[in-house]
Amino acid sequence: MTDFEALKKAVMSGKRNDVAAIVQAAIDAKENIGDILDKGMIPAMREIGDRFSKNEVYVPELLIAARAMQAGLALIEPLLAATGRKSMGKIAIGTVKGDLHDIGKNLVAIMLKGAGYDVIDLGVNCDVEKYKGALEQGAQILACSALLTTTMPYMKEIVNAFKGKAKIIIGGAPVTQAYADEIGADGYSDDANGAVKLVDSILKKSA
Ligand code: B1M
Repeated sequence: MTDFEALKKAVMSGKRNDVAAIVQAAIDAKENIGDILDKGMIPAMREIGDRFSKNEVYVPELLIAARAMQAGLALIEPLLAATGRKSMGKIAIGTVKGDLHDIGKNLVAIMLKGAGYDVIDLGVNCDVEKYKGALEQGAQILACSALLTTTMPYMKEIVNAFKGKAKIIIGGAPVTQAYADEIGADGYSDDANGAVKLVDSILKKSA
């Protein structure tokens, strides 16, 4: 039985070896992958974010927590990755220009891969040119993540550049359905599972 509270604490205190050990033990014990994320790792990042807002922790603590989170995600990703399955479609995902937050984007990418999609991960700080390259590689959907209110507006530039050439979907903590409607994006999701469902429904409609 996995101690999710211990996992949460290990992520929050940036103990990446402990995170890796707990996640590996959970995997070995055939724990549900969604539970590892939803009961341990994601709440940890939420809580440290709240503490950051209250000036109880600072950027270095956020950074080491993020690294610890990535250590756990690296173990989960291969399990979710589709092996030998027929691709369901090609999706490009990136964090938009000016924004370096990639944990949520990575989670969405992992879930999409797990659902059988080919994912082109464009990384962080993605401008229109990077998305253009993905389009040339056959991406049917361009997914954009933003965590800062200051970088969110760049999503509109991506919509303007690619409307009619690919479907554009958006997400990230400050993003809302209303914002997606306002900038003319083709879809919005507030979490990684929702992003998979959104992609499923968009590609089903255009099939
Ligand atoms: Co920063 N940061 N950060 N940060 N950081 C936030 C976002 C902030 C809300 C913290 C706060 O003040 N409470 C705040 C933004 C305020 C605002 O814009 N209004 C903030 C700030 C201010 C900053 C800096 C400016 C701080 C500074 O330097 N003074 C700086 C900016 C750097 C830059 O990007 N240019 C900065 C830096 C950093 C770190 C580098 C230290 C680190 C990032 C490390 C990394 O990502 N590799 C960091 C972190 C860790 C956070 C918080 C604490 C956690 C973000 C996170 O990983 N959440 C965050 C506070 C918070 O969100 N509570 C904060 C966990 C992740 C699983 O959730 O990313 O929301 P999220 O993803 C979810 C959904 O949103 C959705 O699915 C995911 C899974 O369910 N989703 C999508 C995400 N993308 C999607 C795309 C889709 C669909 C769904 O496509 C269709």
